[in-house]
Amino acid sequence: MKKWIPIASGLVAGFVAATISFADLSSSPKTTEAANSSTKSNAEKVYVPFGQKDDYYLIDSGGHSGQLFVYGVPSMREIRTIPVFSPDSATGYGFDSRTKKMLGGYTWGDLHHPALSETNGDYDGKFLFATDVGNSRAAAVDLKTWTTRDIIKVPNTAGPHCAAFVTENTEYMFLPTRFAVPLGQKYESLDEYHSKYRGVMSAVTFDQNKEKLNIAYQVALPPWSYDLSDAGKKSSKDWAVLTTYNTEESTTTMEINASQADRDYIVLFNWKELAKMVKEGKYTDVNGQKMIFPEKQKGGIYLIPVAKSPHGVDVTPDGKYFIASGKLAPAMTVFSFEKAFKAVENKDFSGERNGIPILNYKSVMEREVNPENALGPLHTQFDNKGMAYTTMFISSEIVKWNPKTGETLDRVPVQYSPGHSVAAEGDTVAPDGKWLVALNKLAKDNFLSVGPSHPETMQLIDISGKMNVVDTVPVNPEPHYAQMIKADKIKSINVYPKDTKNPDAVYKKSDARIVRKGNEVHVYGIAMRSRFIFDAKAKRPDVIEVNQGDHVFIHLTDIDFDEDITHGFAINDYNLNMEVQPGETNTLEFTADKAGTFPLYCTNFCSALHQEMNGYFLVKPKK
Ligand code: RUQ
Ligand code: CUA
Repeated sequence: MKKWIPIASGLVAGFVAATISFADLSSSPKTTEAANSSTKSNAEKVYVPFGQKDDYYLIDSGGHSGQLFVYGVPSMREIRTIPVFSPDSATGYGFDSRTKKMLGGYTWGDLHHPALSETNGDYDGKFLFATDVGNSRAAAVDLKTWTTRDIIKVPNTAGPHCAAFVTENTEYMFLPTRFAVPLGQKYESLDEYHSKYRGVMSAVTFDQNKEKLNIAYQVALPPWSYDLSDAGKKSSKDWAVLTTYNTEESTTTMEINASQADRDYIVLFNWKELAKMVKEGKYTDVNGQKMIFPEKQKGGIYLIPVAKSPHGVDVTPDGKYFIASGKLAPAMTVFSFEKAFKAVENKDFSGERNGIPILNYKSVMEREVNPENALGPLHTQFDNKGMAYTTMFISSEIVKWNPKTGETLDRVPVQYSPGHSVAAEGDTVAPDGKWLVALNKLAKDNFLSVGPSHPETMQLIDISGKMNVVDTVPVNPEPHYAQMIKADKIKSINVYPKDTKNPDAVYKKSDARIVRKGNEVHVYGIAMRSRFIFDAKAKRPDVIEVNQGDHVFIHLTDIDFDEDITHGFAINDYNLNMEVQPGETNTLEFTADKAGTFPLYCTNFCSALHQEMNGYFLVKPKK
């Protein structure tokens, strides 16, 4: 294949102004593993016959769509969108009372790195977490129902890009931020940047029974940008690492000013020690949050110099090393946790910044790896043999290499400009090997043109032998990162179980009723194939009549306890819409401010008589 990759100067401005041909690169890789001897064609590898299911779920970040996209691997069929940070017309997400309250009035989000819950460093298939860089929120998704169960707004912070990652038993997820702001985001002149601004990291816990996120404590890190992160594993399980950039503390034209210093830092911290500090009261209350200030409360946090403006940092599955990728310095740096622990113990410091000790680079660094002509390393994933796969944004390829020797083993071009890649069971202590998916930022000429802007792409790569791209699919914005988990680890439910304790639920047709309390109207209704019953005793059970100005609650239960028989509920011209999945009860709350006659109907095609599933919402005008 001869594909010329133009390097868009705006992407890494002025840094590399050249073009690279993969025809030139094809002679350079040294492959130690035998080429894949399989005779299966690529099409056969991704073909999952009708009636059979995929081996893996791929849960992909929807970036500034605010949502998550669910795919099957190896077929790369898109199965579902899970609304998280943005309202969703298709499911009524953000319209019904529970999800509307959860969204808190925000109508968009920027979902970056999804993280699956873990038990003993292995994906347990229970929950998935994600953060919103746009409006500083974090969310938890239940994988039994594939719905977002909780969202918290994270105070004192702006843009938790450097997240989410969870510790080995999901004790915490940490949310460091991309943007530094004054604590509480109050106004401060940018001339006071060094003293008044901070990059705050939040330690968030999740109560799995109550399905509630909670901020345990925060750390007021220096006013730098925190980019990516990973939790330690096994012997390093109490620790975590973050990358930083703009340690220059520039406040304008970052493209140039944040790339001045030769080195930025990895932040290495011991979360058990930080939790202990909080327990001992070593924190300051900041807007109701327990805030650790590292310059006052010493210990638990260290800096490690790293090649300038690093992007990703990834912990090896054995928990022994962490690998930083320098997006501007074309090298991956392998650091040893063991050496770092020794340097901490021996106070082997080369100085400090903002009161945080800097570990001696030479004492902690294991090796610098610089594959020939590989440019723009961003993120690293691993296979079942501990081999590393690093995405090269600028040279548009995936490079396979051995973290223990630094040797380049294989490389494959991707189309184009990969950000992250995701390996099967990739963040666990035991990745699967077999599949890697490149999450590419640009499609360019891959598909039929849809105008000047194109979708992003995902490419499925067989990594069981010599790397082989077997499929390319378009994907909606923006595949920042994804998680790939064995399908049989997730136990989805087929119908919601009856919740007899829910006062809003109605399971018997004869119990459907409309109750008025002053100007509050509560409808306890039923949706079933193929009608609504709002008031069992009324002349027209499928009609709701209220007075203009009434505050209306429509509680609706889907009593079809039958997989996939979901009903919708929409009121024409009231801009209202929700869904009830099989067995589910949901509530729509609104004020009937518009007088008139408004048809209501089911939005989900639920039976042959779905078109008959409608009624009227009558609003009597005020006298
Ligand atoms: S970052 S392309 Cu938003 Cu994950 Cu590296
Ligand atoms: Cu219920 Cu259509």
